[in-house]
Amino acid sequence: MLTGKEILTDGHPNLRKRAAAVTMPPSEEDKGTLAEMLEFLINSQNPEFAEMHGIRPGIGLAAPQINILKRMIAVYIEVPESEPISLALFNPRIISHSVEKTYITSGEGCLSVEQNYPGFVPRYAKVRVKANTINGEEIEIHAKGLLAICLQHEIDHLNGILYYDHINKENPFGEIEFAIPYDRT
Ligand code: LHY
Ligand code: NI
Repeated sequence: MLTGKEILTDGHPNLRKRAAAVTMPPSEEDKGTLAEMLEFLINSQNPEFAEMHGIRPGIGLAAPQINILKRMIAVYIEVPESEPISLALFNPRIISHSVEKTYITSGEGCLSVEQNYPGFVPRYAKVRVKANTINGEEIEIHAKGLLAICLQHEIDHLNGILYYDHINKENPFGEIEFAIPYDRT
């Protein structure tokens, strides 16, 4: 079981590397790792678990964050009045995106970045992502809102990119053109 202590923090060189594609069909080992990543997110959203292990609740996690340089991500987002969005994906890739952008008005954070970098992180408002499920089947996801933002954040990790790389250094809260702000509260 992952408890959070496995998560690399900014400065570790592996957070800046490109992760390797996972061969399909996935091995039992890779499936097990991916299942554990999703379980960790679910656990992290349990206040007792989070408190006990001194972690923040997370909605997304990428394998390089636990020092596995493979293209695997998990997402778990609770949706009011509906089923949670629960995804465990191999080899996710953005196949198309909107012109329109978005950004979380309160900025982003990262489970691997202890320092807070204030500023808007521009993201595409909508993305289509192809990936393989935990069983290896190919799927296509049409995402908008927080899911679209989260998928872009996690896919960035597979390419060694961290959220603050996208913040305009001269003007962190400068207007993002063609963007609809996303308010997480
Ligand atoms: N996850 C963080 C989390 O809170 C940050 C985050 C925030 C990701 C908003 C996407 C959108 O779940 C990670 O840092 N995962 O890499
Ligand atoms: Ni992150």
